[in-house]
Order: sequence, then C-alpha cells, then structure tokens
Amino acid sequence: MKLDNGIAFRPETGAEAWIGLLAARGIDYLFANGGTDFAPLAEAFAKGSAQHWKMPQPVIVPHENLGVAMAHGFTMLTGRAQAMMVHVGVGTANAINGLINAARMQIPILFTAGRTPLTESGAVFGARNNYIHWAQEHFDQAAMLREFVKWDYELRHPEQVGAALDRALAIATSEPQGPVYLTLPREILAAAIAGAPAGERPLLVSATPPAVDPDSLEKVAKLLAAAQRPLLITANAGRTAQASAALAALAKQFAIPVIHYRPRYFALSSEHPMHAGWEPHALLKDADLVLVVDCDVPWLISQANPKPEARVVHIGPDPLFARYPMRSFRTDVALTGLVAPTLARLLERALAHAPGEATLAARRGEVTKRNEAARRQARSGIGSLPPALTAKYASACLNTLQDADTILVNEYPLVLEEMVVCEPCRYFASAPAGGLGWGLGAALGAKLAAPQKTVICAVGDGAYMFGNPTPAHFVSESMKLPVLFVVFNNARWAAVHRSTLGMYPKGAAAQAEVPPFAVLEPSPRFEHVIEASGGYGVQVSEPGELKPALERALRVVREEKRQALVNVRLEASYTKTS
Ligand SMILES: Cc1ncc(C[n+]2csc(CCOP(=O)(O)OP(=O)(O)O)c2C)c(N)n1
Ligand SMILES: [Mg+2]
Repeated sequence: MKLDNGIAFRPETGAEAWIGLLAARGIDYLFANGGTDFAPLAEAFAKGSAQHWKMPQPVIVPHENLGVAMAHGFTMLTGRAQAMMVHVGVGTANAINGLINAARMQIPILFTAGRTPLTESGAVFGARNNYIHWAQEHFDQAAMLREFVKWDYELRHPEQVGAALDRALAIATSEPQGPVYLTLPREILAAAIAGAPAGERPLLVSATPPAVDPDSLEKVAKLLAAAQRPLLITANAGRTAQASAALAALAKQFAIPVIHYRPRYFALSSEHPMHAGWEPHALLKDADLVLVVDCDVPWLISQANPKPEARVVHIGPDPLFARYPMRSFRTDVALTGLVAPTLARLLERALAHAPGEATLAARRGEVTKRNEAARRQARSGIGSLPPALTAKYASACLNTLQDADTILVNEYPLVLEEMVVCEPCRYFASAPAGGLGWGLGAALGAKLAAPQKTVICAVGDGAYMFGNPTPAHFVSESMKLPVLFVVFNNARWAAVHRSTLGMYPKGAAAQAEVPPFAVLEPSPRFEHVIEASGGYGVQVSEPGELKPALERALRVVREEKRQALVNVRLEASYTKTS
C-alpha cells in the first residue's frame, strides 16, 4: 500500500499497520496517555517518523479524562472522529467520565487501550516482564465501560488490524454516533504481520443515516399545519449548521416559538424572532403541538406537562433515546431521522397543508413581539455595575468579547440570557450526563480543530478543578493552543447546595452557616496555576475591573498566542441559572 503522501508503506508489525491505517482512515490525532503497553506503538512511531510515513499526530495528554474531552471538542467542531489510546484498565477507568459524556452527546471516538501482556513465559515477544503485568489483568476489561460504548472488541491477531479498525470506525460514525472501544494486547501489536493488512480503501463504511418514514412525516405535517399553538423544544439540534438552518426555516415559516432547554448547541440565533428563551414549562401548558427535536429531556415531568389533547412528536436519529434506561416523556409520534433532512421535509410537506399565510403571519407577529419583550426584560447587559460580581454580570461582560469567529465552550456557568450568539456552531455546552471536567479539554480540542478561531472557555471553580487544570495548561502550552479560560469562582459547588435547598427549603441545611458538602474555601489562586505553564493569569473581585481584565486576557491570547485565565471572584449565590 502507498500512503497518500506517496510513500510506500510496508508495515512489519501489528503496531506499524495500526498507525499507518489510522492515518489512511483520516485520523489526524492520537490522544495518548501511555504505559508499558505502548512499547510496540512507540517503536512503530519512531520508525514511521524516520521513514516519513503519514501518521496521526500524537497528543500527549497527562490525564485521560482531559484527553477524551479534547477528542470530544475536536469532533464537535469538525464532525470527524479521532483516536485515543490509554494504558490498559487503569487508563480506561480514568477516561470513563469523559466517555459517558461523549456517549450521551453521540460523539464518535475511536477509544483504545492496551492490554497487559497475555503470556508469562517470555517465549512470545512482548510477554510479561514487569510485576504490574499480573495485577493489571482484567477478566473482561471492556466490562467497566460497555454500557457507554456502541461496540467493543479485543484485537486477537495482527492480521485483524485493518478489519477491526474499519469496523470500529464504521460503527462509531453510524447514527446515532458514539464512542467504540478496542483493546490492543502488547504481543499482538508487536507480532509480525504477513502481507499487507488492509488496503487504501476501508473494508467497510458507515451505514446511511436513518431516513424518515414518509407516512409518519405526513401525519406530523398535518398536525403542524393544523396547530394553533405549536412549540418546539430542542437541546441538540444545533449540532450541525444544516440542522440549524432547517430548524430556523421551519420555525419562521410556521411561527413556532423555539425553546432551547439546557442546550448543548444553539440551533437558532439568540436574536431570532422565534427564539423563545430557555424554559419550556410556561409555554408547554398552552401548546397544542410539541415538537421535541433532538432533545433527551424536553421538560421536567414533575414541573409541567403538555395538556392531554396536545400532540407530542419527538424527532431525531434516536427519538426514544433507547440507551437511557428510563425516559417516558409523552410521545404520540417518534420520527426517526437526522434533524436537517427531516425538518426540511417536514417544512415542505406542512406547507402543502398550511393554513393561509395571513393566519401564520398574525401568529408570527405575536410570537416575535412576545419573544423580543422577554429578551429585553431578561437582559441586563453591562450598562450598570452591580454592587458585587454576579454570574449574570460576568456573562454580560464575557458576551462583549465575542465576534463571529469566537467559539464559546460553556461548562455551565454562563447566564444564557446575556449571550448574543448569531452564528451556528459557535456555542458548545456540556453533556446532559453532567460528568464534570469536560470544559477545559473540550476547549483545547476545539482550538486544535479550529486554530484560527478564538476559543473562550467558561467554567465554574468546581468544573475547573474537575477539568485537570495542570494537565490542561500543560497541553495548551505544549500543543500551542492558546485559550481564554474564565473561571466563575463562587468558592463553592453552588449546584450541590441548590439541590439541598430544593428538597429541604426550610431544613437544617438551609439554616446552616456553612452549607454542608458545598464550600470550597479557601479558594485556590487559580491564576497561579496557569502561570506554571507560561500562561497569563489574573484575579478579579471588583465589578468595575472585570471587563478590562477580560479584554486584557483576550489580547494575550490573540496577540501573544498565550493561554490566559481570569479568576472571577463571584458573590455566593444559589440562584438557578439558565
Ligand atoms: C464528576 C462529577 N462529580 C460531581 C458532580 C456533581 N456536581 C454537579 S454540579 C457540581 C458543582 C460544580 O461546581 P462549579 O463548577 O463551581 O459550579 P457552581 O455549582 O458553583 O455554579 C457538582 C459537584 C458532577 N456533575 N460530576
Ligand atoms: Mg462554583
């Protein structure tokens, strides 16, 4: 086989074939956290470098959870799956939090791990030669993460390298997408292969995405045309620019208010006339048709539900979220299909049954007016300085830093009412699984995918510490990935105490001077952590100093190409944000 840089590629071992084929299959990066299982790969990389093979670029990530978040961040921007390799079972264990997030976000990742050498005697090359090789063996290494990968397998023979890789990638990238897990035993990686392992073309490709059933679509089109108070709720529909455009066209034509509920992407511009904010429960009670578009949790059943005569339609590649053990939101129609083509066809078919344009125009005017008024009321902006730093004011300040080339990565502190984001694929938030420690890595992965963009990462002080800050700042420096990190630091896990207050509003914990299990004092001087990796850090506690501090930090990122961190000392507050 010839690599596409024209160089002949004649791998001699399983490991050599593996890395050559990764590159041949379009994998740019191998996020890596190594151990004794990596020896054949390390040897293959060194040989490949000397012989100018085309290979994925290794990215050394000193914590596995950070590496998975980086792979996630890269793929959420590009749509292209990347690979990761970790050290046997222990490395796998460290990565599971990130893999749960990726699984629930349907992000494909080729996640691999070594296996402790299988053989003991030393007769086979690569056999056990270190005391850890006994204790590190698992009966079933994949068991610990099988629930959160679409497929797992162990390479049993070097001849399988091509087939296993192609099958892994085909499954990961078929809808609904998700991570897969392949284990690579050391003796198999080190073993000689006879002949070429696989060709330039993959043996198999991903399955076509699910196409919507025309009869069910027609039924929904009629429901939409007849609806007087339709409502659309989404969390993930902004995953692609095409899906955003299709949703915007449908919402505008049929005058459908769109709620982004706990959004992981923005499907509509925040200024779109149909953008109806962030809370579904008020509108839900009046709606006669609810379109739930790629949204695992469209409302909280304990808070509000559609009225009995309303119809509820779920739309997405997996509208029942079959991998969730329990999820029983009312469903009259579950339309399986990718968001972009399904909504485009729904618009086309619904137009055939639509009420007169005058009716729609009247509703459009009404919904637009209501949404604009709500937006105005919810926004405070930076006009007046608050007496103490609030998350809302900090969000408003951060909002002023953006331009059309800014990527926002939000591990949840941003108050969305303050954000103006008009372009698709510019806002990314953490997975509904809520595995904290995603933001720093996702932001670095985004920067790796889009080096020309400005990446701003907003995290709480808790999320920052979960995010493995020392490894994250190390990767930023080593890979030249300058990101602006803004830490919304209230010196606590406010969400933890908010939950206690929610269950026991008048209980003992509500009266306690120090909320149990929630306070992180003394708060670390996070601005010093980034300095250890050549970054610029500053702490701000005066409201008037925040905007200039953010602007200065952004200049460091843009002009000096250095990472920067603003440690924003917020007042303690347990108010729920969007
Ligand atoms: C891995 C993990 N551990 C624990 C939690 C539970 N948890 C949810 S929110 C939260 C607090 C996060 O703190 P911070 O980022 O400072 O945000 P704040 O709540 O203060 O706004 C915690 C601990 C989680 N989601 N993920
Ligand atoms: Mg906090």
